[in-house]
Amino acid sequence: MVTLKQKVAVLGLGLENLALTDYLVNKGEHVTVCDRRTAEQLGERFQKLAALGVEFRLGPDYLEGLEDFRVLYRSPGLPLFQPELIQARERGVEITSAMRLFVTLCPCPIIGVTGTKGKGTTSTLIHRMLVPAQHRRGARAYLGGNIGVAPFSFLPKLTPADLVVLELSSFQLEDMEESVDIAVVTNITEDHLTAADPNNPNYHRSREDYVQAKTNLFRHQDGAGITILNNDDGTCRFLTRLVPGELLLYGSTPQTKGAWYEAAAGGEYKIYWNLAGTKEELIASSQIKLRGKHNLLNIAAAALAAGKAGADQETIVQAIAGYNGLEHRLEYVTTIDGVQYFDDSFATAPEPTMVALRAFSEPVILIAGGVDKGADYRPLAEEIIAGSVKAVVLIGKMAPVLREIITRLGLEKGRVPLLVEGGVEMERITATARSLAKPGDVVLLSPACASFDLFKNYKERGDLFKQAVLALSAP
Ligand code: UMA
Repeated sequence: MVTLKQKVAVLGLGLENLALTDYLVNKGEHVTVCDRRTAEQLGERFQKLAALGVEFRLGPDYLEGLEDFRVLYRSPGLPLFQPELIQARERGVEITSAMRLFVTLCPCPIIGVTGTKGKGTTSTLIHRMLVPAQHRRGARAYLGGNIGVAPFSFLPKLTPADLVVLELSSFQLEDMEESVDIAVVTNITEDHLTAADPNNPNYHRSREDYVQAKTNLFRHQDGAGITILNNDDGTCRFLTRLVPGELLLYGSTPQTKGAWYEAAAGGEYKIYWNLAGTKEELIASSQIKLRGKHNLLNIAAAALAAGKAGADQETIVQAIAGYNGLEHRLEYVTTIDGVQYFDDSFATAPEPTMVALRAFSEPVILIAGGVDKGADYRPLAEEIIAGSVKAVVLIGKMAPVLREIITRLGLEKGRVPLLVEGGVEMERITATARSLAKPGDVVLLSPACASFDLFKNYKERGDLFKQAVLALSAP
């Protein structure tokens, strides 16, 4: 007979906790799943785990009586400051997470990547650099975390010779007390400061909490740890003083120890690094398919991390040259009648849209709008007016707000781009953008807002855009 206090609970049966529950059940733990969803909503997951003897507390009262458990494994979407969790902690219940347990149990080095933007691209690139390098050594490289793969799904396969690359969100880091071996922070701007996402009610109550969460990636390292920070980012520069181990920097200017890009002849850029002590050219922008200077920075960060993890320069260069970018992140879709189409649906805040706009010198027809996540849209309006945007197709709840900000600022500066209502259907939105474009222009979906008013999520928004674009070229 198992007493309640021997039991553990997983809070939220998402990707992370589903893989964790399998692991815990195999270890002989008595697991209870607590989730706000019903058995019916959990579907197959419920059936599978119930057959294994897992118990459930589901529906609106799923967080009642948490003091019955010894340990709680919290999903990243569930706020740490939820009153029931605070109360359970006060009563002596340990609160941890699948990611924290993974970092403790992982038998091989971990390269962790976080940052407001660029963490997906950077961690994917590091992984692509390490796969062939590890293969030659008879070992493997794994990629998991916020990118959409629960690391418990590959934990049983890991050996000490392997390498794990983790993309980590602030919610996966906020209560971490152990850091990764090689840490990369791409940048820290504003995101997740309001509960804007109905599927992910978690948010940070202040910018300080958000920054603090990110620093957990490296703060608990010992002297053997390596931290790679973006020297172009003000917050990252501030964090350099907190780095306990070796510090490498990257940016748009030469670094004492690290990597950087420099302008070269013919509008090209070259990425350099000095990991071996002297300045060496890594790759030129003509060999790179990713657009934008921010991607040169992501590449520099990835090269440093992979280089430190043992990949050689040739393998790193090949991985960069062969990479087209992640879906929905400034992804090139196609060219129709001389107009290039890019899908940057992942831009759910103004900052990434500003970064995307800077990647183009061509005239841009920007599709923007949706639901506000508590951001300041004035800097985006400034970028739109100062840059090469010739028209904005406005969509969603933020359409009137954006129109107002852009118009007001544009009148001050003496240039108001064409502002057009896009409607609610992606086909119409795309057709409107096309009607405004001339050969040589770029149509860019980079909404600067969340998507929930018109679409399920950023993915559906991007997929529908790509479909609509490809349909434009259909006979
Ligand atoms: N749930 C509750 N109560 C809550 C919140 C959630 O019961 O208050 C339940 C839901 O009903 C659902 C489950 O918890 O059954 C969902 O869990 P989750 O979304 O918190 O976690 P996972 O499915 O394990 O996904 C998480 C990351 N999700 C979040 O951080 C919110 C995934 O990142 C990640 O891919 C996955 O782990 C693997 O590591 C997604 C994400 O949206 C892509 N990340 C945010 C972002 O990138 O902006 C941070």
